[in-house]
Amino acid sequence: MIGQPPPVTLGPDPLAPGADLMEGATTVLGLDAPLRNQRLEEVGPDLALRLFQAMARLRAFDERAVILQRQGVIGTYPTYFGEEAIQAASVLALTAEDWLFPTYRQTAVITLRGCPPEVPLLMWRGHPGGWHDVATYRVAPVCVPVATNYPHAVGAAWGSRLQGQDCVSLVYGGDGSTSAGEFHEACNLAAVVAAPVIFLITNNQWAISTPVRKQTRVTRLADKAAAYGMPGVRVDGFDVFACHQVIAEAVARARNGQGPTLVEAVGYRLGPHGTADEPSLYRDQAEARRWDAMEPIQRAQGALVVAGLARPDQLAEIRQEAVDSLRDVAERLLAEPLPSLEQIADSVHRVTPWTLSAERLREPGWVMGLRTIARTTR
Ligand SMILES: Cc1ncc(C[n+]2csc(CCOP(=O)(O)OP(=O)(O)O)c2C)c(N)n1
Ligand SMILES: [Mg+2]
Repeated sequence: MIGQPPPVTLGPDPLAPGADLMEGATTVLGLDAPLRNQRLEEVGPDLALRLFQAMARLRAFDERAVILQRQGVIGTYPTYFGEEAIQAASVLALTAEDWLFPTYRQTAVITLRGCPPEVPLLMWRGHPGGWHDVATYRVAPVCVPVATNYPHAVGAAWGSRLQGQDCVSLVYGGDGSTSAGEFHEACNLAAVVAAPVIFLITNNQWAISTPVRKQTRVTRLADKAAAYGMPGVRVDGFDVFACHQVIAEAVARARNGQGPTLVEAVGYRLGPHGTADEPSLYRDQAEARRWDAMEPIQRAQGALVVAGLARPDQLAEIRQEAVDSLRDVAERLLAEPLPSLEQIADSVHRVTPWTLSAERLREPGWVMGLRTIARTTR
């Protein structure tokens, strides 16, 4: 006999007072940073400073992009303030041969692969100059449709293995994207074929205005991995050293033929969803401010100094260099000639659709209608 179904309730609230948001997450810095931590010293000054520099460059880009949006130089822009640790660690845990599959929130990771910052900024300007060369940087085109980049990454990873190439794919996604069908399909296929892919989920607790507890009954997103038969690990997403360690382990597994890993980088979206969003309309901003102390650059900075891996002036210089490198970026963007309407359309389609050709020829609507009938009844 089938019993009564359980009443529908929301999953536990990871943000409730007393709840442990970071439960089971790997951390190097500890949650009461700055800590003198043996494992941080093991990271060594070289990698530690490279991670710090990468975060500083990402932060400078993000802050500049918000200014450019306010000045009307670029259109809407999704800031990633507070997610620099995850992004910097992911790029540095890979080699230049490995593939990245970004969403709208990781458009600057390509600059850590040597791409000039104007390129992603031109993309946000809606300018065809923003389409980067995918093969050069091994960074796939940015996917704005949520979760659509997961199957791309799995296909690329599986394909590279079939071709005997030694490269892995890393795909980014948010907490909300783990409720989409593509996520399920991609995880399942990746595990079945042991594709060398890392699913790097940034759990910033929000999908625009939807909190995680209204999105899924699973409080720890890493637990979803078990359903596909792959390892799922949680990491403190505000801790660049922990993120690097955990992602590097996942990369090593993928390279050794041990298949995919789901990494859940736990954090909190410190800023708005994007420049067009006003979070005070749907969330308690006092809650958000409770996470400010975890902001990854300040946190790493304090810990590096305490651990004796860097001097404060050295870190200040790294940050200043990052800011200075973007100082004249607005002029460079504005110097790009505005594209014609044709160029904009042609950068979208490889083969121009007939409807667009008709529009360009300014054909009357009835001619277009006849063409449609002829095409569909052929
Ligand atoms: C297929 C699809 N549906 C809806 C949207 C609108 N949308 C843009 S971002 C977003 C929330 C995504 O949240 P999450 O996956 O947590 O990523 P985050 O924005 O927090 O990085 C939604 C619903 C979209 N871009 N694509
Ligand atoms: Mg999110």
